[in-house]
Amino acid sequence: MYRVINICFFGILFSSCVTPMFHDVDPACTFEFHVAPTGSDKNPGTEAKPFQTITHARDSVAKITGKMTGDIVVYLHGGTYEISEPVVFDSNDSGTNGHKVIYKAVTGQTPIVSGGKAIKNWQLHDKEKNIYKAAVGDLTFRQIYVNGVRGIRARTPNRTNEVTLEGYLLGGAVTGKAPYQFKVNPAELKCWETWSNLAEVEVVMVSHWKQKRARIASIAGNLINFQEPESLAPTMNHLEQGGTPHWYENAVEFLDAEGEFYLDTKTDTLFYKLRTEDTLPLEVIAPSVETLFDIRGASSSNRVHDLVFEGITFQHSNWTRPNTQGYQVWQSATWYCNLNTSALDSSIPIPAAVQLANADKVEIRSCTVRQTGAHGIAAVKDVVSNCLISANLVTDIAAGGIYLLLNDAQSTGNKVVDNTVEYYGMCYSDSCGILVARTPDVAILHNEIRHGRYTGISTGWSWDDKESTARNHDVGYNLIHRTMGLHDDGGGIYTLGKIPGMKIHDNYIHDIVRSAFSGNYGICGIYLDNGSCFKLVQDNVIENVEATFFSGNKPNYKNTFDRNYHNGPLAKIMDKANIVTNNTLVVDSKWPAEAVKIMKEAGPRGAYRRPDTSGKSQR
Ligand SMILES: [Ca+2]
Repeated sequence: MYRVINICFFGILFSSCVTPMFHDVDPACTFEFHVAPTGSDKNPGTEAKPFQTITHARDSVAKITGKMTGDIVVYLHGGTYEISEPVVFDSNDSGTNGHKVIYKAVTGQTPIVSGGKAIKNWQLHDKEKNIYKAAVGDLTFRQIYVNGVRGIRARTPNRTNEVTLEGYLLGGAVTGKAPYQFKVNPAELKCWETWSNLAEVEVVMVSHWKQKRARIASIAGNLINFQEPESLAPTMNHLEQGGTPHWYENAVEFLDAEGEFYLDTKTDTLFYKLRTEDTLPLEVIAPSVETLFDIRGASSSNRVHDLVFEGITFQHSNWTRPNTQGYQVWQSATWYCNLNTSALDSSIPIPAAVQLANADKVEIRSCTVRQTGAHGIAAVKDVVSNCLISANLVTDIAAGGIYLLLNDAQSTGNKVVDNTVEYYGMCYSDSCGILVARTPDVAILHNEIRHGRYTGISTGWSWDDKESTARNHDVGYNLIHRTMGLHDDGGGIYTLGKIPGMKIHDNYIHDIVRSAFSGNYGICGIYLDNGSCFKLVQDNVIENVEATFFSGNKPNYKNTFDRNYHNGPLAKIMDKANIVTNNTLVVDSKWPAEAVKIMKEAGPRGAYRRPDTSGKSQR
C-alpha cells in the first residue's frame, strides 16, 4: 500500500518541481511536500492537498531519502501546528547523496510549532480580587502565557522590575553543612503556617552568578529546611553572596498582584489574577511539551544529518524538572550538580525547545524561538558538528538562548551567526545569551545579545589551565548590551579555561549596568576568568561599563589585550602575567574612526538585524 502511494508521490511531486509557476522552488529541488494545519494526512502532500502534520511529512520524506537526486523541501504553510509530544528527527530523516531535507516556511507565511495547550472555560473565582480559575486536567507547567504575555508564577514579594526580577527580601544566609538550611529574618515568616501547600513553595535565591531554587521541607523559627535533593546540593552554600536576595514562589496565598498565576496540583485548577490590560475572554496557553523539535541521532556513529529548518516559529515549550528536583546548577544554567561527586552531571542537561544531539550538518536558520520553559536552541550532548545556527530570533526565554553544551573533540565546526538573542533568563536568571562549553573550532559571529540578567556570551568550561577539547573559539563582531541586569561575576563576554587559538575581536559591548541586587564581584565588558590563557582580545569597543576587562582569577596568564577602545576604567583586576598593549581610553565620546567602524559592523548583518521591541510582550 505505502509503496504504491510513494510511486504516486514521485510522479506528482517531480512535475510540481519543474513547473515554473510553482512558487519557492529551489533549483536543486527534486521533491517537495506541503503541510498546512488545515490539511489532512490522507492527502498526497501537494500544495493543493497538503498534509496536516509535520510528523506525517517527516515519515513521507523518510520513505524516499534513499533515492535523493536533489533536495527534498517540505513547505510549512502558515498557522499553528499544535504538538503533544516532541517531533523527533533521526538519521532516517536525513538528507542523503549530498542533498538536504529542508523544512521551511512558505514565503510570507508564519508556521508556528507550539507545545502549548489552550486553557479554556475560565470562571470568575474572586470578583473582589479579580481572580479567575479554570480546570487544567493533567497538565503540569511552570509558565503560562495570557493574551500573548508571560504570566508571573505567584510570589512574594511581588515583581516590580522585569530586568532584576525584584522585589527581593534581603538578609538571608545559607548555613552549615548539608543538609543546608536557609536563615532568614523572622518577620518574613510570620504567616508561613497559612501557606496551604508548603511542600510546593520554592525559595528562589540569588548568589553572585547563580540562581538557586529549593523547595521547603519545614520551617523552624527563622530556619528553613529544604527538601532533598536540593538540601544536599553543594551549590547551595558555594560562595554565598552576603544578604542573599530571595523571594518565595508558588503558593495561592501569594496570588495578589496583577498577572500572577497559581496552579493548584491537588485540584488541577489554574488561578490567574487579571492584569488591567487583559481582555475577556482570556486566551491562556500552558506549555506541555518539553522539547518541540528533537533532532537526535541514535549514537555518535549514527547521526542525524543534512537537515535544514528555516523560517519556523517555535513556542511554548515546557520544563518541570525543578518541581521535583529544585534548581541547583553550578553555573550558567548548564547542567545539574551531581550530589555524589559535587561535579556537573552532564547526563542532565537543561533541555531546549529546539534540541540537537548526535547531529552533523544541521541548519537552523531564520527561525523564531520564543516563550520557552528552558533553553531556546541547544546542542545538549554527544557529538554535534558542522551545524549552523543563523539569523534566528530567540526571545522571551526562561533559561539560555543558544547553548552548545558539548565536550567532545569531534564536535567541531559549529557556527552561531547573525542571531538576535534577547530577554533570556526570564525564569532562570543565571542563564547566558549564547554559551559554548568545550567544543573545538566554533565561530560565534555577528550576533546581537541584549536584555539579559547574566553574561551575554560565555565560552569554555574549565576552571584551570589544563588542556581540554576547547580550542579556536572565534568570538567576533557581536553586539552585546544591557546584559548583567541582575547578577555579578560576568560581563558582555565571559570565558573560562585554556582555549588555545581563542580570539575575541571586533565586538561592541555597551551599557552594562550593575544591579542593586548583585554581590561585589566583577562586572565588565570582557571577563577572562579562571584558567584563562593564550587568548587574544583585540579590536573591541567597550562603552559604558564599570570596568573594561577582568582577568585576575588564577591561573590567568599570557592573554593579550591589544588595540581595544574603552571609555571606562581599563580593568577591575588584571593579572601581571597578561599582556596589555595599545588600548585607547576615549573621553567625551570622541571615538576614533577605527572604533566607529567596529561599532557599526558589530551585530547581525543587513536584513538579519532585528529591531528592539523593548520587551513589551515579555514579563
Ligand atoms: Ca504576589
